[in-house]
This record gives sequence, structure tokens and C-alpha cells, in this order.
Amino acid sequence: MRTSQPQTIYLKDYEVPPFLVDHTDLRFELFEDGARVHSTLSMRRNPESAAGQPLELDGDSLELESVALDGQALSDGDYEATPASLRIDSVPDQFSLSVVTWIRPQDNTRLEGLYKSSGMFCTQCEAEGFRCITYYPDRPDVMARFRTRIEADQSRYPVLLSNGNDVERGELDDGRHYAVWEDPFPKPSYLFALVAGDLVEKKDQFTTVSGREIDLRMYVEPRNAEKCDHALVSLKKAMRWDEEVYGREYDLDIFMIVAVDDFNMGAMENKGLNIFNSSCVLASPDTATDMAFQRIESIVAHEYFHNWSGNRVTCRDWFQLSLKEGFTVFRDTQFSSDMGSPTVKRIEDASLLRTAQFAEDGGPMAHPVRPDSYMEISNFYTLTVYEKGCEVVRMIHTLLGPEQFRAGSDLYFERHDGQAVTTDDFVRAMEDASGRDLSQFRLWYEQAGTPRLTVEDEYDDAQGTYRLTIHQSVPATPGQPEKQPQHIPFAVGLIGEQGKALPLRLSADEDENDAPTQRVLELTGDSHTFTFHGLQARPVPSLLQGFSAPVRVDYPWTRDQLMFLMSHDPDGFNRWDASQRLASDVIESLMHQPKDVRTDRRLLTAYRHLLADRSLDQALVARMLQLPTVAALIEQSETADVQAIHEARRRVLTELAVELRDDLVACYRRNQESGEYRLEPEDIARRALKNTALAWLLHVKDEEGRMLAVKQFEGATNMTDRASALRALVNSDFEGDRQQALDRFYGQFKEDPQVVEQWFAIQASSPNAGSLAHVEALLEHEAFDWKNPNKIRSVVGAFAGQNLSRFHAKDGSGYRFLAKRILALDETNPQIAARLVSPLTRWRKFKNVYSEGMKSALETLRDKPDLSKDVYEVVHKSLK
Ligand code: 0A1
Ligand code: ZN
Repeated sequence: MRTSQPQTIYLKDYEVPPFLVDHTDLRFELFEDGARVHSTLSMRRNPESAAGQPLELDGDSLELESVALDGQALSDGDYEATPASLRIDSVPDQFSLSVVTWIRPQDNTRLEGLYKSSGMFCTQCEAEGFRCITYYPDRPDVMARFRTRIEADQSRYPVLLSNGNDVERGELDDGRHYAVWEDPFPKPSYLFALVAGDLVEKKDQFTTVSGREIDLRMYVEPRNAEKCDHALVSLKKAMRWDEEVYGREYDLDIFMIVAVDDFNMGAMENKGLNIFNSSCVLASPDTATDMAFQRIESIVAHEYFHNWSGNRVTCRDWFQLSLKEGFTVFRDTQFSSDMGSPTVKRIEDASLLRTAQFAEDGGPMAHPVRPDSYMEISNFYTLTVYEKGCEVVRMIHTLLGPEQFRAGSDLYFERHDGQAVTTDDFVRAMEDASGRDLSQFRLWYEQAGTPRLTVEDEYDDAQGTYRLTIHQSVPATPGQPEKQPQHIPFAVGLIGEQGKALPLRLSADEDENDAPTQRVLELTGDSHTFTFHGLQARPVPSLLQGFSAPVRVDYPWTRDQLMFLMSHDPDGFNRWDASQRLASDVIESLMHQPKDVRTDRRLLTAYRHLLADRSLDQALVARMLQLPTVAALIEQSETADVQAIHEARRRVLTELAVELRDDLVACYRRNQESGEYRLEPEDIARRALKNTALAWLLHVKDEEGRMLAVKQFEGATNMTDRASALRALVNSDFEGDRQQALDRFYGQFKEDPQVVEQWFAIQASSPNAGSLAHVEALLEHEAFDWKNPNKIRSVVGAFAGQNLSRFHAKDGSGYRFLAKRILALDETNPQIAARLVSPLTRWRKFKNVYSEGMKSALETLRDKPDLSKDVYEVVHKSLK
């Protein structure tokens, strides 16, 4: 057991910083056995803070070499230093503090602060990594101008980078050299970055709207030189889009992107020097799938957009994380939507939210978009803060409309440029610019839990009216037993007999021709009734169009109505939603039926139509053909029986694939491409459709499917087709072909870590190939590396997060496996260890056969002596 309980930090305890930093002057001496960091801080007391407070700086695992105040060396008795803090009781109102620390980047496996990845030095300072470099008031509301001098061996580290502009370079003795960087924009320490390595530089240019020339530079290891184009193209698109849509222009003369292999998260928005996980930035058609290309485009944009939403205007404290993340995710989803298919983008985002975020919101780690307490802030980079936070901003956009939203965003940037602010400041800017009152809306930031809307309807034949009554309830969550109703924009449509969207007349006097076919109803109370007039027959309601709010909707659609919506709803999102509801209903009902009960023929008919439908956006068709995932089905059930869900889903899939066999082959052949790989929406959709058809055929061991898969695998001109064929073979019972393909794939790509990650993930997530024994064997594979988060995610993460029928083996072996790996990882990388606990946290959601094993795995974790704060928080909250 951990001997002491980590401290909980509360939002209500926030106080302004007692000291401010005007200038931060850093000098890094980089060596193979460590780094010496000289920092000189020009500090002064904060006039807004209580007088006479001692100076207390944050540290983490630091070794102090010396301290000087206004140039005078201090002796031991003048200060109190531990690896985690430096305290000086008496300091003047204004002073310069010089500190020298010694750190060991080469041994830093936590990947926080300064560390080494593939021989290069790099940093990760968000949220509290800067304190692993030097003593500092490491909080986002302390903003300083940084000057950074880096000294290192010239041949090993020819490239030396930091934030801002490079103002000086030169040679030193002993084959060393230096570079000096100055960042004119005051920034919090979490945005600091440094890179030193032997990297190639890819250059590009961007001319801003006001005619300024910006140097775009991408730095990668020489072997990745050919994988930079897509990121640079994406960057330029993002820069232009932010000018056009938000009126935001880039502010420095250089913008740099660096790719590193060892990185805890996806990427980081350091001022002028974005650092990316290689897997989120490097791509070529030969090595990256369509999905990876799209993901890279959105992450490059996300990090770039942070330059305004995050860097120019930053967070006052970490409780406000969604201020920058929710808004920036919203901006990147708008961007991706503009670059591709808006409906498909919405489906992707909503399905992530509905499975994973709803699960988080209904579990023991549930927290509001603006949390009010935490033990370890790294645990709060969550789907709630990011994705639900994005939905909250999206709802403001819906309520205000695009023009007023833009006015609110302009006001926010103008009012708060150069400041560290709160989510409340953001909402206030939106209110002030629009004149709308968002006071009740603010509950979205304060209350955790997913609101549930229960909808009832009534059609009055004689009057020609249709009444919708909507009840709202927000469930209790840890620490929040009572909830108030929230302000919910609820977009609806009504579909008439001929499949026509009907005019929505809210009063009898309203002219039919003036009435819109979609309305955003605003729900603010426990229940509301809306009456629609002038209807000749009972319509089918299309509810929560476009997923207008992150809520659950209960309405008893019949299967016939769902089929009707699937082919007639003008809202593409709801067509997809109808397909998911229909398939879920069919799968769930089979769970309680004997094995010989057949799948509802209506599902078959619906899919047959879809497969033949060429009029509909083919990207949408590809999405609609996907059965709900096991994770989604778990989320929808009251108490989950994973094996029963998995089996029922398999039965449906098998029956559909057998019955639709000829349609699938036809669909495959129709969408087969010849010619060059293009990343256009139609081509992406064609590949998606073709590869879904292929997966289904292999699922039922179809001989023609096997032949097509092998042929596609061998002849593929791009990674989407190659990896899809491999996945289909791995998920099939053609064991010989599976192994052969796996070996060939590895042989061909073993030098490329991003491709090897895919190779690992395809196996670990496969219910067929990914047995626990096989996954254990993957951990022993020559390409596996416990120090690399991507490899851990692609094996352990993929197994526990995606291979649910194997992970939830009834004998508990999957849970014990995970617990054992988390225990080991806790010693080297607590952030990654804590993230891996997540599949165990919702144990109460599962039937006893599962929940007992999950709970006991959590107890094993709890009993480890000296558990990291990261894992401690997740485990203890889960067991509470
Ligand atoms: N701010 C980054 C994500 C990020 C967060 C934390 C990190 O280390 C603990 C690293 C990156 C983003 O939103 O892209
Ligand atoms: Zn972000």
C-alpha cells in the first residue's frame, strides 16, 4: 500500500501567484550523462497578492547545484531545497534568482520534462513537466518572456531548437556549439520546448493574409524525410482556414514541427515549436492509412490552432483546461468537417463521445468539463475535458448561430490576448457579444454526467397536431448527488409518410411556407411540450439531429420506423443513428434467444439496400454498414455481459455476411480501384466500402473473399488496402494465410516503427488472432519496447481497449494480465500506466462474472507499495 495519500487540489483554493516572472533566461549544457540547467528569473512580487509571502518554487526530482539572489551566492541556511521544491523565506520585492540544476534526461522514462528519444533531446512540459527541468513557479498564470541558450556536441546534435526566433549561433570548444532563441511572447512554462538532435529539415513557406512571410520548418530523423509532405500541406491549410474562419493570423516569423518517437500523448502546441508523436505527423501512402492521413491533418491543425486558443490566450489554472482544449477541439472538428465529409466527421466524433465519453461520464472518474478537484492533473486530459468540452462549445455555436459566435470569439481574443483566463471568461465573451444569457448554460461546465432525454409523443388526428414531450434528467455522479436541469439545444425534424421533411409549425397561424423543416428546441426545464400544427398523418420524429447536444435520447422507435429513417431522414447523422439503433436492437434481442433464432430480415433488407445505394454519399454508406461495436453495445446495456454481446453480434454479422454474400462481392468489385492513390473523399469512401465488404466476406470464410484479400494484400499500392487486407485475414479463420501475411508484412516494414505499431495493433485487437497467449508473445517480440508508449498502446492498449471478448475472458486472465503490466509500468512511466487502468474502472457496469475479476485486479494495483500518484488516483476513485 502507498504509505501516504496524495494531496487533492481544489479549484476553490485558487489564489493568484505570489510572485511573477518577467524574464526567464535559460542555459542548457547538454551531455551524454546529464544536463546542467542554468536559469535566471527576473521576478517581482505580485501586487495583487498578500504581502510578505515566502518564495516557493516547484521542482520534481531535481538536483540543486547552486542558488544566487541578485548575483550573490546563497549558502545552505538561506534556503530550503528538496528535489520537489525550493523555498527562500525572505526576498525583496523585485530580484533576480539564479539557480543551477543537474538533471538526467537519458534516464527519464516518464517522458516529462527533458528526455531523450532515439538519441535526440526533447521536452514535454505540459502540464507540470517544466519543474523536472528547473525550479520554477510552474503554473499557467505565470507568464514570462523566455530566452534560451542551448549548448551541445555539434556532430551529435547539429540542430538546436527552442521557442521563438533564433537570434544567435556559434561554435564552442571541444566540438561543441550553441544556439540562442528568443520568444517575444510571454508564455507559461508549460509551453516551453527544446529539441537537440541530428535531424533533417524540410522547409516550406506561408504568406499570411497581411502579407507576412512565415518560414515553415519540419524536423525529422533522416529516415523519415519522405514522410513530411502531408503534415506541411495540412499546416498550410490550417493556417489559411484560421485566417478565413476565425480571423486569426500567425504571429512569429517561424513555425516549427518536430517528430519524436517516444511521446506520451499525440502532440504538443509549444509556442512556435510543436512537438509531435511520430505516429501523429509522419505519413506516406505506403506507410499510413487513410485514417492516419485524416488524423494527422486534424492533429496538425489542432496544435496550430492552439497558437491562439491556448497560447495567446491561456488557462488561469489546470481546472480550466477545457478552455483551451474544448475550444481547440471544436475548431479542429470544424476544420476537418470543411476539409472532408461533414456528416461522416460528425458520426466519428459522436460515436467516440457516445461510447467512450459517456462511459467516462457514467463511471467512477466522472468529472465536469471544468473539474473542481484532482490529485494528478495528467489524469484529467480526458474525453470529458476534450470531447465533451468541444460539444459544449458546439452548443454555444448552435445557440448563437455562426455570426454571433464569431463575434464572441473575436471579443474573447481581443479582450484576453496575453492573459491566463477561465472558462467563465470565455462564456462571458460569448454572452457580451451576442446579448444572450448563458447563465444556465454554464451548468455544462459544472455538472458531470450525461443528461438523459425521454421523449413521448401524441398525434391528434382530428386537430392535425403532433405533440412532443421531452423530460430531462441528469444522473448523479461522484460528489454530485443532486443535479439541476441543463440548457439543451435539441434539433428535431418530422418526417412525413412519403419520406418528406415536414414544415415545423409551432402555431396554427404560422404559414407552412415559412416554417423550417428543422428546429432547434431549447430545453431548460425538467420537461417541455411542443405542439406542431398542420399535420395530415402521424410523422416519424427525427430527434437530436446532427447530435445537437451530448445527451442520450430514449424514444421507442419501431424497427420499421428506424428503417424508414435510414432511407429518408434528411439529416445524414440521424440516418446513421437509425442504422445503429436498428442493429443494436436486433443484436440485443438475439442475446436472449436460442441459437436457431434468425436475425430479423428487416436488417438484412436494410443492408441490401445500402449496399446497392449509389445515390447516397458513399462515405456515409460505409459508416452505416458498420455494426455497432462491442464497446458501444456494452455502453448501451444496463449490466453488460460481454461474451453474450460478442456472440450475438457475431451471429448477426455471420448471418448478414452469408445472406449478402453476392452483394458484398459485387460491392467489392465495384469499388476496386486501379490507378494512383489519391486522398480524395470519394476515393477514401470507395476504399472504406470495399474493405468493409472484404472483412465481412472473410468473417464467414468465403473462398472468393480469401482470394480477393490475398490478392489485395500482395498487390496493394497503399497502406489502407494493405492493412485492411491484413486485418481481414487476421480476423478470419484462414490461419495459414493469416500467418503468411503477418510475416510478409513484418519482413517488409520492420524498419518502420509506425507501421510496426499497426502490425502489433491489428493482432492484439483481433478477437481471432489476439489470444492472451499471442499477446504475451507479442510483448516478447524483438520490435516491442516497454519504453515506447506507442508500442505499449498498440499491444496492451489495443488488447484491453479493443479486443473486448478476449480481455473480458470469464476466468479473469485478461484483467490479471493488465494489472501485472500496469504494476511494472508504474515504475517507469506512471502517466501511461494510469491511462491503462481505464478499462478496469467501470467494473460496476458488468455482470458479476466480470466485475469480480476487474475489482480484484484493481485491488492488486491498490496494494502496490509506493504507487505513483497517477495510478493511485484512478485506482482509489474506482474502488470507492
Ligand atoms: N496539449 C496537448 C496535449 C498534451 C497534453 C499533455 C501532455 O503531456 C502530459 C502532452 C500533450 C494537445 O492538446 O494537443
Ligand atoms: Zn489540445
